[in-house]
Amino acid sequence: MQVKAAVAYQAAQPLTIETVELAGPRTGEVLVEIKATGVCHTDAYTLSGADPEGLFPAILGHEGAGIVVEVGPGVTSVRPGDHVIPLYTPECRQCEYCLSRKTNLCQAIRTTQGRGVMPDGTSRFSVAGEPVFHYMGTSTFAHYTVLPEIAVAKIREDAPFEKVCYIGCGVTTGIGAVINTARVEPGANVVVFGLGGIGLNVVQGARLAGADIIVGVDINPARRELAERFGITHFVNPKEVEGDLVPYLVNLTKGGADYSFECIGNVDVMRQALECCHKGWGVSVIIGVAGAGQEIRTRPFQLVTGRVWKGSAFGGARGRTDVPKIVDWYMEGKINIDDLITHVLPLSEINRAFELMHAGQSIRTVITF
Ligand code: NAD
Ligand code: DAO
Ligand code: ZN
Repeated sequence: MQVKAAVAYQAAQPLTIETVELAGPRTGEVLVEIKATGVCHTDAYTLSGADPEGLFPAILGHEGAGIVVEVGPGVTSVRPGDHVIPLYTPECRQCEYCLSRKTNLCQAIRTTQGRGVMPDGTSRFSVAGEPVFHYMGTSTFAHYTVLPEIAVAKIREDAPFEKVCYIGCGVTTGIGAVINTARVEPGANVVVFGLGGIGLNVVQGARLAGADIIVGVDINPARRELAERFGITHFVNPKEVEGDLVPYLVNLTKGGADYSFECIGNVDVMRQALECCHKGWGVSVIIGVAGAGQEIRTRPFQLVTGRVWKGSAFGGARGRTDVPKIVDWYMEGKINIDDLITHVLPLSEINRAFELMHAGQSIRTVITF
């Protein structure tokens, strides 16, 4: 079928809006009509050329929501008409990783997903007979996309696509890092570095978990007001701190953070996030994705004296199990998504979404089809 899509032909170039060819779902696959998709920093990272796994030409996008239109042979868990959120971290419930219960990093389709193709090694997208790569197994910057059955979470039908698409990445990543990865407890002191589309969800996760002090750190002063609405008790602009930021934060948190979260992708900030943690027990969670080849550093004595460095992908969430629950939380008013969606644009204006992000003017832009 012919579908409208935004194609990334080259790194650091605007996306091209055009009609591409999409082949139907094969065994174990589903065809989904994408109704809405968020534009995340990670799409920009891949488009910039800094992503070592980045392939071109590709159809980017990993934060969508839509409706199943057709299923391939052998599909049993969803059927046409089901509302779904695509999962860049699938959940097969059968691989060694899924069965371990120790990680959400299902490996069932990892190799082919990283190569930009479906599990049978081929792409469903093409332009003029030439294949176009899938991205993160989701490619939500297309009006229709094909996904493995294990990479869709079935959600309730009354949830608005243009809001719950954000649960496909940012919301789940931020809230999940607090609940699943750090396991923040009531009364904890938390420091969140970067108050963008991920960090603000960490803030609302920390508030949900009952954190006491929630410090938000951002170089953009415009982030303060929204972050306060989402639950920060203190805002710190590193540019306005005299002297070293780490002792300043240790003092503010009365001895150090119980938990800190890096939501930027800056390796120097990752070090600050670890070192502002409380001696003996502070846990620092890296969420931000750093540029290819970059490395983190600290003095090993930071770890010897009890600080713990962790990472979190998709908030440690098992998508098919956890995403429908997070949709319920939104529908029950437990979490706020609406105030984070600062812009809604048609697919034809998707390049504007990247401009708004780079200018620090948007938290999330949602593209509707
Ligand atoms: P964003 O651009 O919306 O937010 C980043 C924020 O960091 C901005 O508010 C910016 O002003 C602030 N910032 C930049 N440099 C800073 C500094 N030196 N000190 C303090 N604040 C600074 O980005 P986002 O969408 O929130 O994504 C954040 C990171 O999370 C990205 O690296 C993204 O790739 C990554 N990410 C990770 C996962 C995961 O599963 N681990 C999922 C999605 C996104
Ligand atoms: O190696 O098993 C694996 C999965 C790696 C992908 C993890 C994705 C999380 C970080 C990228 C940000 C996604 C928006
Ligand atoms: Zn698995």
